[in-house]
Amino acid sequence: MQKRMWIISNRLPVHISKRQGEFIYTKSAGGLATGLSSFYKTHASQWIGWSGYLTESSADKERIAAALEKESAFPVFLSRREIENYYEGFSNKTIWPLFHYFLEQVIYDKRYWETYRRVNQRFCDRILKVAKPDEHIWIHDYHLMLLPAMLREKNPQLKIGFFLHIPFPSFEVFRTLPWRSELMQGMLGADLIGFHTHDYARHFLSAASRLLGLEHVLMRLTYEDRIVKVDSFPMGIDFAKFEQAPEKPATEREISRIQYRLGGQKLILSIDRLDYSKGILQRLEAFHLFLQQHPEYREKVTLLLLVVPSRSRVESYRQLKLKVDSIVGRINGEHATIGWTPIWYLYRSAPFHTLSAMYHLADVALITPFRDGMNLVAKEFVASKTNRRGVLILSEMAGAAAELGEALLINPFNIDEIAAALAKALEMAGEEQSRRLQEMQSKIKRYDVTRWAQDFVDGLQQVSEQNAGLRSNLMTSEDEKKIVDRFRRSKNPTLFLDYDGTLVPFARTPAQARPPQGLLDLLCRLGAQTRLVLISGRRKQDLDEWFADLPLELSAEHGAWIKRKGEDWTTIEPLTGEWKSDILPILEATVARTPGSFVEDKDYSLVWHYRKADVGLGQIRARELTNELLYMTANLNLQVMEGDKIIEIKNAGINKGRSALFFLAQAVETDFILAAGDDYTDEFLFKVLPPAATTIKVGFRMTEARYNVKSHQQVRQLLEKMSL
Ligand code: GDG
Repeated sequence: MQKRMWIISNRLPVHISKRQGEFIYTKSAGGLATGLSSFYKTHASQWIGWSGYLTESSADKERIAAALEKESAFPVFLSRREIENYYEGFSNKTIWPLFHYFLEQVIYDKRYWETYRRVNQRFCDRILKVAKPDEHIWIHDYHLMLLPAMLREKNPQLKIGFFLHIPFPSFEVFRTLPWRSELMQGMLGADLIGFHTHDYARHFLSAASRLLGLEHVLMRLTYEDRIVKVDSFPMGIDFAKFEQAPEKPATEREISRIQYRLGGQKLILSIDRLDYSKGILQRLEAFHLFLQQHPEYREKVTLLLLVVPSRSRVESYRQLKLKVDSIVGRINGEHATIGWTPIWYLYRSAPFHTLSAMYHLADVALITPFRDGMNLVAKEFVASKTNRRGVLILSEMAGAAAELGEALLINPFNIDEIAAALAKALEMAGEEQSRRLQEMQSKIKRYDVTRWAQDFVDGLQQVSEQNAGLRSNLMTSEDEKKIVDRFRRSKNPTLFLDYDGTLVPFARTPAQARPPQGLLDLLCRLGAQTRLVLISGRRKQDLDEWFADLPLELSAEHGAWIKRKGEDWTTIEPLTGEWKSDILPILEATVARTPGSFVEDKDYSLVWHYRKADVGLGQIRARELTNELLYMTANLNLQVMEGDKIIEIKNAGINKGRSALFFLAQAVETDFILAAGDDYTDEFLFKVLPPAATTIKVGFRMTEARYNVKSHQQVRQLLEKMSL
C-alpha cells in the first residue's frame, strides 16, 4: 500500500490575505504549485511550507493553521527578518543567480547563509513533529537544500526524496560558492535526488565526485551508510486540463474577446515571471529587430507580453522591471501607428481562462530564457493547441528543450537568430505546424505531471527499500558483542584480514599506507592468541617490510604468494610472470597520457593506479585500458580486474578465496572464522567460506558478506575488543 506522502516546499500552494479582519485563502500560481496540485489532490498527501503571510500574532497563526489543516496543509511561520535573509537573501540573491549562471548578480553574505540554515532547521523541526518514520517525504527546490541531511540525522529511517526545479550548474560555477560542500551534503541526506534533465544530474554527480570524492555506479552513490540515487525526471503538466480548457465557456468567451481585439493580426505570445533568467529584454530586442527587418509585418502582428510580478522586494528585480518598461515604451513609441500597438504589455497575473485563451490563440509562443530548469509555459502552450496551429520558439537553454526537439530551438543570446525564427514561424506552412505540434503533444501527454510524480515516488520507494536492506545488514553493537563472545569461546579461531581500506584508510600512493604503531600492537596481541592471516593484494616485499616480525601468516598478491608462520614465501601453484613484458608497455603508454597515474609491478601481476589522476580523465582511460587489455589477454590465462581506482592484471584462478581455502586446509579444524575486507577482491573470500563464518564488508556496497560496517575504524574497534 502506498504510504502517506509529505510534500515540503518553500511556499504552501495557497495565498493568504486579510480583508476586513477575515483571512482569505486563494490558490497560488507558479510552476511548482500548479504542477503538483493535481498530484496532491489524488494522493494521500500533506503539504508543509511557509504560509506566505507575515504575522507575529499567535492568534492569527492559530487561525491560519486551523483553516489550512482542513486542506491538509501545515504552515511554517517566518519572520520578516527570516524572509529577508533566507528567501530574498540566500535563496534568491545567492543560489538562484548562481544556479542560473548569473555570477555577477550573486551575493555571498554570511548572514544570509546562517539564516538559510536556521530556517531549514525550522522546517526540519516542523516535519518531525507530524511525520511518521515510515512515511515518504518529498522535498522541493533550492530553498531547502539542507533539509534532507537535517532530517536524516534525526531519523535515519525516513524515506526522503529531493527534487531540484532549477538547473544544477556545472562544477566550475558551483565551486565558487563558499558553502558548496554543506549544500552538497545537505542534498545527499536524500535517498533519491531528482533533476529535470540528465545534464543537471551529470553536473551534480561531477560536483559530488570533485568535492567529496564520491564515485557513482549507474548514477548511484554510496554515501555514508546508504545508497543515494541520482536521476532525471522531466516535470510534466496537467495535460488534460490544458487540452480541455479551450472548450470551456469562460475560455471561449475570452478567445472571442481577444480575437476581436486582434482584428486578424498574428499573435506572438510571451509569458513568464519577471526574472532576469527569462531573457525578456533580449526577447524584446529581437522583436524590435524583427520589425525593422520585416516592415511587411507592421500592423499585422502583435506581441502579447504577459509579465507576472515576482520577488519585487529584491533590487535586481525592481531594476529589471524599469528596463522592461523602458524598452516596451521605446519600441511602441517607435513603431506604433494610430490603431496599432506592437506590444501589449500586461504586468500582472492572469486568471486561468485568460491564460488558456492566450495559449490557444497564439500563432507563436516566444520563450527565450537564458537558463530555465524546465519551463512549463512551453509545454502548456503545446497542450492548449487543440487546433494544431501555432509554432513554439524555445531557448535551447530551457530544460524543456531536451524533450521538445520539434520546436524552433534558438540560442537566447543570439538576437539575430531569434528574429529569424520569428519570421520562419510566421511563415511556416500549416501542415508543418501541425506535424511538429502533434509530435510534441504526444510526448507531453504521455509523461504528464501525474506520471512524473508517480515515477519519482516509485523511484524513492525502490531506493529506500534497498537502503532498509543495507541497514539490516549493518553490524550493531549487539552483533559485535555476540561475535566477541563466540570468538572467546572458540578453541581454534582463524581470522582473515584484508589490509588497505579494511585496517587502514586508502592513501594517495600504496607506500603511504604504512601501518601505524597502534595497529601493529593490535595485530601483535591478536596474532599471539589466534591464527591471523593478513590477506592482501600487495607485494610480498611490502608485507614483509611491515609485518615480518609479527606473529602473523601472510598472503600477498591476492593469494599468488603465501607465507605460513616461520616458513618462507611460496606460491600455491607454479606461476609465471613472463606475460608482463607484453602488457607493461600498454600500461606505460596509458601512464604517459594520464598525468598522476602510475604502474605497480608485482611478481605475478601488474596494476595501473589512477587515484591521483583527474577524475574524469581517469575514468575514460580506465575504460579504454580495460577494453584493450581484455582484447590482448583473450587467449592468455590472465584476468583483468577493475578495482577501487585501479586496474589489475593477474594470473587467472588466483584469488583471495583460493588462498583462504589453502590456509584452512593446512591446519587443525577451525571452529571460528572471521573475514573482513572492503573491495570486490574480498568477495572471492566471502564466497568460499562456510555459512557459519563471520564475514564483514567495509563500506556500503552490495556484498556476499553477512555484515556491513561503516569504515576501517569499526573493524579496528571490533578487533580491539577481541584482543582484550
Ligand atoms: C520553476 C523553474 C520549472 C504564469 N503566469 C501565469 C500563470 N503562470 C503559471 C504557468 C506555469 C507557471 O506559472 C510557470 O512555470 P515555469 O516553469 O514557466 O517557471 P517558474 O515559475 O520559474 O518555475 C522552472 C518550474 O519551476 C517547475 O519545475 O519549469 O524552470 O524556474 O505553470 O502556467 N498562471 C496563471 N496566470 C498567470 O498569469 N494562472
